[in-house]
Amino acid sequence: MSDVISSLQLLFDRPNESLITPKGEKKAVFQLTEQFLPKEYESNGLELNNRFGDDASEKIPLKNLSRIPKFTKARQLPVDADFSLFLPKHQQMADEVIEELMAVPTNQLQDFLSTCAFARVNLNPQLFNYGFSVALMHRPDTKNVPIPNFAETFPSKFLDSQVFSQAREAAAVIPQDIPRTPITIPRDYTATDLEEEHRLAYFREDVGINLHHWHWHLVYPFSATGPNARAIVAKDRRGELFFYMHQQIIARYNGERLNNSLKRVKKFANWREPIPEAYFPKLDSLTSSRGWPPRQAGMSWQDLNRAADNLHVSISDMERWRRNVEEAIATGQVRLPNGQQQPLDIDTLGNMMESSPLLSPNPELYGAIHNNGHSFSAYMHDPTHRYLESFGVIADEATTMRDPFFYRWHAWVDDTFQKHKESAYVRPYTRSELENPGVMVQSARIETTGSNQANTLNTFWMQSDVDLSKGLDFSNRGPVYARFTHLNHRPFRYVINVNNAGSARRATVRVFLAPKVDERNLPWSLNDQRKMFVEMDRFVVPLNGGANTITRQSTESSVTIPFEQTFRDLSAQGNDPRQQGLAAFNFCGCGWPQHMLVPKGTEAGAQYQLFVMLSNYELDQVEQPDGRQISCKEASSFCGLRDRLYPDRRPMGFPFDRPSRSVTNIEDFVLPNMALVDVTISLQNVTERNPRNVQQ
Ligand code: CUO
Repeated sequence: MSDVISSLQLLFDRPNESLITPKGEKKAVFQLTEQFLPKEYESNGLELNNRFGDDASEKIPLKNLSRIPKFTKARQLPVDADFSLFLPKHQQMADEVIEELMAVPTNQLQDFLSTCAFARVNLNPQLFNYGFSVALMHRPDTKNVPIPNFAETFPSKFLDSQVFSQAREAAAVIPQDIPRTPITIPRDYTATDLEEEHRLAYFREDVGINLHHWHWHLVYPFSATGPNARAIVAKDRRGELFFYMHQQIIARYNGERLNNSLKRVKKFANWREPIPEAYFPKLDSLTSSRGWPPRQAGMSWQDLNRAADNLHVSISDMERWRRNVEEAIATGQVRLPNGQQQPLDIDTLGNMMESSPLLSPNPELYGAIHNNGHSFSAYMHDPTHRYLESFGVIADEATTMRDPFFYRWHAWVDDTFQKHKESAYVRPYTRSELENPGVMVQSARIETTGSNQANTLNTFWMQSDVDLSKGLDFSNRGPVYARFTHLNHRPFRYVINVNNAGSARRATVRVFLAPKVDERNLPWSLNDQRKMFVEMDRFVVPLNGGANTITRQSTESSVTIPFEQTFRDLSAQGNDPRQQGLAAFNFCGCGWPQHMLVPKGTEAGAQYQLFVMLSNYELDQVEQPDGRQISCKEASSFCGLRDRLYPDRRPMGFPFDRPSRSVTNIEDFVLPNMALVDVTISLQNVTERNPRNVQQ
């Protein structure tokens, strides 16, 4: 069994290389038969495979398939094309792959391995990687197979294209036993300070942030077919989580903009207006051997007529769907295909906006506004395929957050969700929902390691290494590191003193952070500031009667995944006792990167407000269907829990997900079970090496 598991993992290795060649550091060779030969190797594939097999330390037998998947749709994607889930045609291909891989009977792992090998040989590598990952995560017999770090298998989606020729040279010239010097990626490689949007490059182009976004969409597919479709798509509150996770991205991004003297992002509301934001990604696709198309300033959405993608959608279609969604929000009712109506809620709205063909209550009427918005934005340079150009970075979940326009589009999407939250059909919280009788927060503070100033957070720059070798096709083996610079912060902890006038009980601690003033340096109205609050942590604590002191480390945050999970090659952790937990990357890899938990702040010190609330656990508690323990530290705030219900009964974003009609500023919002504390975020403008880098 464990052999099959490690063989499955090898199917991720060197995704653009044929399966004929050895895989993994130990150079294992899959023993191909004629059934498994790719077309271009039909004449000599077996001979080549045998020759590699002669030197192999390990040979992996494959079973001839009695039922050969046809992959009628999936085979239509050329092996050297880029793949986008936002394109319905590509999504249908992925559905087909997932359905085939899920159809192999459970616990027939050798059959599953052979079917996956067949799929890998015959399909586009990016399509295979996605379908294979989703199938691994959702099959009961493979759900703990670690999915390797996507930045290591497809590094070209995350790093400056210049790094790859240098990496190939290093791999060719320097033997494996001599350490290869890490290749440093400059901090500013996509633009200069002449472009003010470039001030946010450290956020948009962060490897961990982009990995999180890719992983979130891997965990929450919006489409699937076949008998397992609902199990894959209809996860607990997934439409609401689509809203909330992206809302938090916009809140975090807006906060970063203020730290960089830019105003909040302008939502893209007039879809016929030119777009001033340009983006030149400087990424190459190792699949297509082409650069990702850039976007000039001043371009506009165009009707899309791309026969090759089977994509025919007009701006008028988008406007019609939008009117229908706006009508649903205004009336609080969704119209169903059978003419009946049902009340609109945030979960339904998320699924109909994204949209999920399986979960949208009426795909015909409400369309697929969000997904198509990505496609419109990605094809402005070639809306009719006249130039045979592929899509821009905004249509790939692993690269979309690099583009400044992503945030303008999602600001519009979020604004639409907020219109629902501000409508007459979502009632404001009552005092009894907000308070926690008998629980009084007496003080809350932040203590930062190495600082004796309370309520100060310190950020700084760090250089970390990522190993490119798993994705560096057709090169000699051995690690080749790219060294890039990212934001980080000094570890800190919250210390909260609470008095409980009642008997022992539990409470949910909710921690949020927002800038104290707006772009004009004026205090916020609560209805604006509520959209700026970023969730920092959420956890349940036991309270004794009387005085309690709660301490919680920044590294324990329910929003984030540990640094190691973002960056380290999980297969390299050997006998690390945490391996068990960390290896469950499939779900646990989803989460905001720990190094981006704290906003950058400013060198002079940016003023923030920390909001802490101990909510009434009676109203928070979720009864899980079974008492199974969580196998790893899961970032449940943004990613939920695998096979379980979302662990908080309140609406996501509570208590800031909706406006208050009675109070206008955050100071007046605070009840005895809450605290509001002024915090300063100071950027220490130094760059330090990550002590975990293999080479210093
Ligand atoms: Cu995550 Cu638009 O959904 O990017």
